[in-house]
Amino acid sequence: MSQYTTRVIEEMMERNPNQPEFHQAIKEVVESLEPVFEKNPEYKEAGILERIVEPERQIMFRVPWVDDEGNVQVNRGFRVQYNSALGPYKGGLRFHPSVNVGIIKFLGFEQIFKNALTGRPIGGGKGGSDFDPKGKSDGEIMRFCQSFMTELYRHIGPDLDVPAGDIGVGGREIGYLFGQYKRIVNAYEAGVLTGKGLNWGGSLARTEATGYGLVYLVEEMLKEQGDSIADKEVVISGSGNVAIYATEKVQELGGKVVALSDSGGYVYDPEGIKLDTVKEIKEVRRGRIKEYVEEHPSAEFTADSSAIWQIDCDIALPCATQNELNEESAQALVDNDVILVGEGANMPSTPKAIEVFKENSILFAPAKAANAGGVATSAIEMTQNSMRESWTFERVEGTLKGIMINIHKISSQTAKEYGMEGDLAAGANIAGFLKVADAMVEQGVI
Ligand code: NDP
Ligand code: 2IT
Repeated sequence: MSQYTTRVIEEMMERNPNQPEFHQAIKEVVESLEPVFEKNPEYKEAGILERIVEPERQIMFRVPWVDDEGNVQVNRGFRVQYNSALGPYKGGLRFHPSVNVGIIKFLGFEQIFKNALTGRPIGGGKGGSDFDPKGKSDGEIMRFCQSFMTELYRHIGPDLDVPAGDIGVGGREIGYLFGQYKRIVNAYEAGVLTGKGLNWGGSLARTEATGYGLVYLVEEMLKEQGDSIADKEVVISGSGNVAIYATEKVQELGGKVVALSDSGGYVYDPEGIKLDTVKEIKEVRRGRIKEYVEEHPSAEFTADSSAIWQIDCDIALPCATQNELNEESAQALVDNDVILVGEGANMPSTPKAIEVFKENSILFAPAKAANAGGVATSAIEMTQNSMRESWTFERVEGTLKGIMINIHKISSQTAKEYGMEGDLAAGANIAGFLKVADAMVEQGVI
């Protein structure tokens, strides 16, 4: 590491104490940018790195609401508007008890480069709350969303900041959030949120986009090796939006998904996961993955979600949460001859796990490239909203596929150009950074 990048990282850590996930995300990106600063001294002169690690704006607010028993509850709301060099801030909202400002900043920082890779005009942001949707009634979810939006509305807009879903925020929550926004601003600004319902401004294929996009990118990497997903055994963590639609696309391409999980544990079905059952449990009943075994005696449940990586497989797709795959899990995958790891979640592999994959030449699709299909399709939803049009499923999916193929291409070309052939993580970081950095240079010191 050069003195320059070391100093920027040290200052960032000192200025943001007790935010380990944020530090991890910044270090991972900055370390891979070293050759960029050697080759392009103008970025250093323009203070790009010092500026890019500091969010443009951070908003924190109180979210009071009344539960079904009549008790007043108070949660904390966040929106970090990280970088607007390429377009309005864009990124999801996460509702999970683990949410704090450091988590939202790590996600917002990653979002800047991911969004740049999509080639669409979107800046980076992220938000959410430490609200726990688990076990809450529909009425409680609605009142919480309304209260959250009653504060957030003043900070967002179709040309300013466009939130969407993430963990704990899906179609239902986006509906309640949009309803409240519309009521307060007294205008139908469809482009203020993405992931909307299909008959009121939502885009076909947005629900499927992150999982499908992940699998398109994985298929592209395998194609380069003269291989494909067909007949591969695949382990996928999580059983939410990303995991479900990654499973659907793997199955469509002839692969066999043998395990899915949630925070309570994993199910292993050697005959292949029956996705209809999972959709019924997760999307309709909002139940737990262990309920799967009640209907499929071929499957077994293990009450330890991190042990999912001990299962013998060809492809591993972590699609649950940050740091869910550690060094030991990475070693277990390698010992079982895994050939590819694709990150559907944001920062699911720890830095040590990534080292293990690198040392063993495992094909590795980093989150910023691999899960960019969701936000790319959100940008396509924004386009449709601006045009007051609704595209067909085939048109959206075709556009998404093209974007994923392009992300693979620019990430691998950039890695090669900077002397790190095959390192898609470095390639994606550098390619995303260059787009944002050039825009920041041209827009002056702001
Ligand atoms: P969902 O809320 O739909 O599903 C999340 C899944 O991950 C659930 O099965 C959940 O289990 C599990 N999970 C969450 N936290 C933990 C934890 N601490 N330990 C174990 N399991 C956990 O979210 P998404 O599918 O939308 O998001 C999954 C990941 O993908 C996240 O990292 C998100 O940032 C990322 N992502 C999402 C995109 C999108 O478009 N939705 C786009 C790009 C990335 P449980 O129900 O038990 O909590
Ligand atoms: O992490 C992500 O890219 C998302 N949660 C999707 C963001 C979006 O604006 O669609």
